[in-house]
Amino acid sequence: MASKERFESAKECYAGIGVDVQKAMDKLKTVPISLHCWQGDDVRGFDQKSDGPLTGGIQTTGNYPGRARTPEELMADIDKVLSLCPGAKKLNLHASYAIFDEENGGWVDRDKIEPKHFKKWVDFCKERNLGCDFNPTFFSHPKCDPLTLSSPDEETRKFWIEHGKACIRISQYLAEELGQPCVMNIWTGDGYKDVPADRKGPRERYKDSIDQILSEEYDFNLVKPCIESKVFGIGVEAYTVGSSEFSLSYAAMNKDKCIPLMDNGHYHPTEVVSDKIPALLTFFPEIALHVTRGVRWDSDHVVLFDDETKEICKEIVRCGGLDGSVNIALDYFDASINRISAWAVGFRNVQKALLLALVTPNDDLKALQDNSSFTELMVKQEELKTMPFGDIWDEYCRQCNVAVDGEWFDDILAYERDILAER
Ligand code: RNT
Ligand code: ZN
Repeated sequence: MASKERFESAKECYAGIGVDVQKAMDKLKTVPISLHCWQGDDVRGFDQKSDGPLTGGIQTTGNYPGRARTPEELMADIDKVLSLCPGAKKLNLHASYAIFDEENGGWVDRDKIEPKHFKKWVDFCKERNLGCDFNPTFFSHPKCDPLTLSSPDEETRKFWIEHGKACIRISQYLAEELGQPCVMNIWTGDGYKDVPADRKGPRERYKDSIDQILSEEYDFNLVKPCIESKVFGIGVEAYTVGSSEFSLSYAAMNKDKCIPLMDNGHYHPTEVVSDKIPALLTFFPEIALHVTRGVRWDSDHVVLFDDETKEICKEIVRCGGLDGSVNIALDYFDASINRISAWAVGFRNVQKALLLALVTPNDDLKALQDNSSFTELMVKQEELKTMPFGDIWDEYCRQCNVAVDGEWFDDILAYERDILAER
């Protein structure tokens, strides 16, 4: 059967359970997902002279050929990914991706970065009609002692506070230039490998540091500072300063200044972010997410079309998160496979899971729950799993002018042969 006919038949199936698939696709086309620049170069960035180690408790593994080494290479790779992914996108930058050149005065340290160091990224986004999110980079730098915003060394802490303030100014610039809000995420890998002697001191200093960063002037409608929590990282197994309770409490006590961010790799393995989304939205008008895949730990594997990704997307949709209350960003980095493919697979899977959630008869299911019709609810939920969703997804890709499943991998191979292999 031709693809168009398959779609028409699938559309009828969904109409039979009260779902308007065109409405679902049109909705999804309007919701930007933030594409993380750091999948392209294994989170290295451009601001450190030597190829220093990735620190802060995060890790990329693998040395697949073709890593982007320059802004030009990274931009070309991002373009390739954008061409393979349906739906609306935003770019997500880290401060370490500042572009220094003769025109803007050359290299400066992180406490001195300015909007001009991101001008090329602004041009890149403008040409592609993208908004841009931003992240201060509190890792992979000689001034991590190993702590940053929670350091007991006042000079170190000051350096990182200045970095955070500079990032607020850059975020305001990005939002103003691009006419879309900029989500600015504060995450530090601050913590200790072994049993600490003082758990409260670092948290008090971290709190004070964030207070100081957020005292920098910004328009909260344009700049959305986030506080990302974490459970532990490699090398910081015993204690994380920015734990869940710390970060969530900070956001709750400062709702007029920032929002909480949950990364689904940052919890104990049996905890699920899908369940935390409605919990937080009961109290916060807006939250942010890092969608990733942890395997046994915060390993940042490529996002799959797996149960928890589907469940996260269901909760986003059911809670009205696509109307602006949930800021969705990706956060994974795999250096063991073709990086462009990794990037695109994860992005496409989040789109796929959101579309699946949008073609679910959520109101009917909710009514069954509210009527205590749990037997029927189970039957309906199970039967939904074998609906002809693949035909809707293919049509969505066609409407977005990107390749359907089964037709984009050759493009990856060609890019690898012609571009990546030459690096
Ligand atoms: C690390 C956090 C953080 C980083 C990025 C690069 O565990 O998830 O969000 O992955 O800032
Ligand atoms: Zn994250």
